[in-house]
Amino acid sequence: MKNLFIILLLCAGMSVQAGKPVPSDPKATAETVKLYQKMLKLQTKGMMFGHQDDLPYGTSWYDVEGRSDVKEVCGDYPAIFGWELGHLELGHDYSLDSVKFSKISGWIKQMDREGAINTISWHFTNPLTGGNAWDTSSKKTVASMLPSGEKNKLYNQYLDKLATFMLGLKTDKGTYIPILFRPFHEHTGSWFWWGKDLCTVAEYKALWRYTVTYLRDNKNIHHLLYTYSTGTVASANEYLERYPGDDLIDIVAFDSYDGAPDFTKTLSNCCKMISAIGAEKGKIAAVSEVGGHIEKNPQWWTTVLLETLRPYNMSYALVWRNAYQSKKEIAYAPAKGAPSEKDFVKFYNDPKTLFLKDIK
Ligand code: BMA
Repeated sequence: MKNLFIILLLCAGMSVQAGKPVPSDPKATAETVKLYQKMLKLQTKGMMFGHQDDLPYGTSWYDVEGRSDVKEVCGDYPAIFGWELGHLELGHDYSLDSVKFSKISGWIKQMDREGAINTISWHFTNPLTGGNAWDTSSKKTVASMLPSGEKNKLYNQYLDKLATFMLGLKTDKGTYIPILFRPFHEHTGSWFWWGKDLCTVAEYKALWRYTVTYLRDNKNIHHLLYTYSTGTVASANEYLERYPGDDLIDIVAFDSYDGAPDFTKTLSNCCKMISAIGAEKGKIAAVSEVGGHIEKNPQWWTTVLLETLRPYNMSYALVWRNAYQSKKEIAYAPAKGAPSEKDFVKFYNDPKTLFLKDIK
């Protein structure tokens, strides 16, 4: 009976070892396998809270040892820490969000020691035009990066820099720190050069396969859990149209920001679809980016985010950054003295939400 169950799981595209689901990388390190299984288990118990660039800055402070807007409001750190590697490919010392890469490595190591989980996004330079991630002036970028494309060599150089960074993420014991890696995100929209209208389905999938194969097989990197992260979608077909394959992906996720009046409906639909896809594939499901009008609607944390996500088994929901000195962008996480502070404490105290102390 057990064997039959395992065969069924394998047929569903799920990798299994000793009766337990394992990451897509057959050579995933022991710590990576452990994290994968821990996250799958945890997502049935609660939803982790994540924050992008939680430690480097808040809207009015920059690089203050131990400081975190989230901790100042609720007394605990997020369970998931989001980091951004844009400009690493150019050999710069600082990310496009003005965070020093050496500090990012340090924070990843520190928070891993504390028991937190780290996820990395990469808004990287358009290899064909030299413009930024939002440069959608050419529909040939993705094709140019693939083998036989004119920018394949340059892309390999970008990946070499990424690999050096990833291979530098080690614990004091010398083991690699598992990372949720989330490239080519929000590709169901067309605001990044890897977006829907900028490359074909086949090119997008080929880019994923090329990238994972390069990192995994050429660079011997086996501590990454790969996250497929769309924008808001209307159907499972739309979600899966550019899905590169069960042998490449570990986490099925989506990004969605509060904007349209029917946001809760949209968010709920996406969670329903994507948690079902995750369950069917035996993969982790997550809300890889979310954010709302917490200034205008200070009860957003509980009335919108929590109540909409409560029925679903999503592993985590990560809110975007509290950009330093930014007037145009809204701060996506709470901060001491901000209108949504009290509601965030309620959100924190709800048994559904998991913060650092809950996952240690
Ligand atoms: C976007 C914005 C940008 C930032 C980018 C990468 O959503 O926050 O300001 O540079 O993410 O982190």
